[in-house]
Amino acid sequence: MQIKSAQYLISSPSYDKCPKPDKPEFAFIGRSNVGKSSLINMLVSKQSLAKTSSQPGKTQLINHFIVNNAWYLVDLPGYGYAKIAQSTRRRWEQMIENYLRKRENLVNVFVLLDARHEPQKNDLAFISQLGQWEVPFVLVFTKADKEKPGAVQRHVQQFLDKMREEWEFLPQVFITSAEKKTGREEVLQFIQQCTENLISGE
Ligand SMILES: Nc1nc2c(ncn2[C@@H]2O[C@H](COP(=O)(O)OP(=O)(O)O)[C@@H](O)[C@H]2O)c(=O)[nH]1
Ligand SMILES: [Mg+2]
Repeated sequence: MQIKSAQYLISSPSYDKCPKPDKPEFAFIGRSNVGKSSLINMLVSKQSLAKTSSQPGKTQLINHFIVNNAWYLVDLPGYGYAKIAQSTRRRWEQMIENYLRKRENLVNVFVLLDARHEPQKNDLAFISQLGQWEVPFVLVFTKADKEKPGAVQRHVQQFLDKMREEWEFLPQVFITSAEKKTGREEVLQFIQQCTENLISGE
């Protein structure tokens, strides 16, 4: 798919302040620092569209970008940042739950996982929640350039093995590197397929 245009639109404190739900929407979520903003920039080939920062836990807003005037990409605040206050964490949980369950144009959630790590409890717990809420999602392993391919494959398998304990069907998996642009075509192809299915009413 060709990216003809990509712009930052707005940052919202809650789902009901988000742009009118008139276009298909794809959200990116994962632990702070997993590479959400970098992945969005890589997908649309704009270096600084979504802010990337090595300071985790800073953004607490729902950030909307519009691509090709046709669909929204959403950079969600990260989870699993240990140093935030309990009250901030609860506010985050409520905001995210509302957004994920009530945003009517949300087509798919990309759950980002660091390809360098073995399965992490809070990632698995978050995915269980998505399942309970019946939110469609796929897995995106990030920073593949920082790890040997064999180790990346092992971490993917370990994660899917963990999921198999609870899930009958396993989600689609993408392996990416924002640095090397790995997985870009595959993810864009998936987004395109999702929007075409919507049009044909599947
Ligand atoms: N080597 C490498 N570094 C990455 C990649 N993706 C993100 N990073 C780095 O990881 C840090 C966090 O990335 P960011 O996109 O801000 O993560 P976010 O908090 O999930 O939005 C930054 O220093 C990025 O440069 C990648 O694919 N490869
Ligand atoms: Mg970010």
